[in-house]
This record gives sequence, structure tokens and C-alpha cells, in this order.
Amino acid sequence: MPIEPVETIWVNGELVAWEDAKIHVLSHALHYGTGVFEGIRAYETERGPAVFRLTDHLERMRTSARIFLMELPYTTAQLRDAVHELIRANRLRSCYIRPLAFRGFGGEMGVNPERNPIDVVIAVWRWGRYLGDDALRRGIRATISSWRRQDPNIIPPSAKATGAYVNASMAKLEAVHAGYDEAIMLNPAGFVAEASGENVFIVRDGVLLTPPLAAGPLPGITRASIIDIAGDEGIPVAERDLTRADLYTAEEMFLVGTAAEVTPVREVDERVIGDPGPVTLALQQRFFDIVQGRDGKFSEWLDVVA
Ligand code: PPE
Repeated sequence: MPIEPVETIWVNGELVAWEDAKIHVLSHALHYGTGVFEGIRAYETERGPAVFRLTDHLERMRTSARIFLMELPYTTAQLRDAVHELIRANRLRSCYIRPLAFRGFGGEMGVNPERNPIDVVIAVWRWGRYLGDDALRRGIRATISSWRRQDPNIIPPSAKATGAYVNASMAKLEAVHAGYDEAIMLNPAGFVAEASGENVFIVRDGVLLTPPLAAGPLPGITRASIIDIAGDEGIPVAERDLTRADLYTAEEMFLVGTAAEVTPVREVDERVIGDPGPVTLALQQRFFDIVQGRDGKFSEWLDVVA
């Protein structure tokens, strides 16, 4: 998706002009994928831009870093302040937020990352609908990828690591080249893990089902939010392994993520699910009411930028 430049990007504690936010070509992360990142959204509300679950996202980035023996050189409070400062500096009412911590260039080459500094950057930009303008209303077409989600003993899928996204990219490319909007990835055991950049939910007999974290999806913050919202709506939820056939026979299906928000799925490999169903629509409506500050129930999820 195209992104339009804003004025400044936060680089190691300073606001730098968009066009000057550059790195050395010998940065370790560019060669070996040694970085961790986040994707966060801020929504326009009556009280100003509200960042959705900002601290939860920053804590997940710290957890991702920990898995790779990276100690982030900033506290969560410092990073939170930086996000607020950056949104104010760029005068944005709503935006996508991309914090990234990566092994930079420390004068050495080789697989061991430890001699390289940990650089931290945060960028913000205005972002529309990740899967296209019609996606939220009409739903998308998905396919089961021939590429498996990586085994937890290859690269932990619970860490949001830059290098791991080669796997998601392969699946996305395959799906788009075959004429689909999104790829669903199975784990090495053959159960549904997640989509290339979203968690998966289906509805069966009125019950909302999603793969457990042990099936290897990213522990999505939107996923956790949807489970809580469903609970509040009185919709029964269960985390359990799903097979490919469970998706083919689902009554309803949708994908969730920061970028994709709550996107209905209308077809999987030509098995038609159809227009978004009642559970999908109710959860999607409630999600947007919450993130845009119209629903007081989960107001602690909104971090308003003063
Ligand atoms: N699974 C994967 C693999 C994933 O990348 C994301 C976020 C999710 C699940 C949902 O997680 P959460 O955002 O916490 O609900 N994907 C981000 C990256 C998208 C991109 O193109 O880059 C996102 O949604 O921001």
C-alpha cells in the first residue's frame, strides 16, 4: 500500500526529517533480518488521536526483543512518550505507527549480532484500509498457502521479528499471484496458524473459534481484544485447533489485525462463505465503536494523545 510522507521520523531519540531517516547499507538487520517491530493504529476520536493499546504493543515488542537477546535501550514509558511526541509533531489525527528495533552497523560483519548497536526508530503515516476499500464491507477471498508457518523451533512465531516475515511474504506473493487477496497459513502439524498478517476467526454453531497460541500464530492484540469483546457480547468463544476443512465449512469467517482491523472473508479456495454474517458484523461494529471512542466499555484501551 502506498504511503505518503509526513514531516518527521523518530530515530534513536530524535526527530529527524522524513527524507533524512536513513541507515548504513551494512546494517546487520538488512543482511540477516535481526529486528523486531510493531504495527499500531491511532484513531481519530472526540478527545483527539487515540492510540489503540499502545502500551500492550510496546510490551510485545520488548517480549519479541527478549527472545532474540536484544535489550531495548528505551523503557516502555520512553517509547510511549516518543509515539505521542511524533503524532503531535506530524499533526496527525489518525495514523499507523511502526516502531522498529534492529541491529545496526557496528563496524563488523557476521551472523553474531552482538557487536552491532540496537537502533530504534518509530515512523507514523496516514494509512487507509489494508486489504482494500471494499474489504471491510464485502469481505475478501482467501486461499490456503502451500507455504507453512515456520516451526516454533525454527523462528518463534510469537516474536514479531523482521526476518520471519520472509515466510509471510512468500505466502502473500503466492496468494496474490493466484488472484486471491490473502493467504492462510497452516502450521507444521497441518492446523491453521494465521493469515500472512492477521489472526483467523470462524463461527460454527454460533461459537466463535480461533486457533490457540500453541498453534503458532502471533499473539495478536486485535485477536485478544476480539475475544474480550465477544465475551462482552455474550458470544461463546473457544480457542482450538482448526483444520483446513473447518475453514471450508465455516458459517462465518474473518481476519483481524492492526492493519486489517476486522475483515470478513467471503470465500476460501472457492468454498463460498458469502456476505459477512451477523456475528462478524456485530464484532466489527463494536470494534470500530471502541477504537473510535464511541463505546465507553473498553476505554482503557485508548491512549489519547494530548
Ligand atoms: N499475525 C501476523 C503474522 C501479523 O503480522 C499481525 C499483525 C497479526 C497476526 C495481528 O496482530 P495485531 O496487530 O497485534 O492484532 N500484522 C501487522 C503488520 C502488517 C504489515 O503489513 O506490516 C499489522 O497488522 O500491523
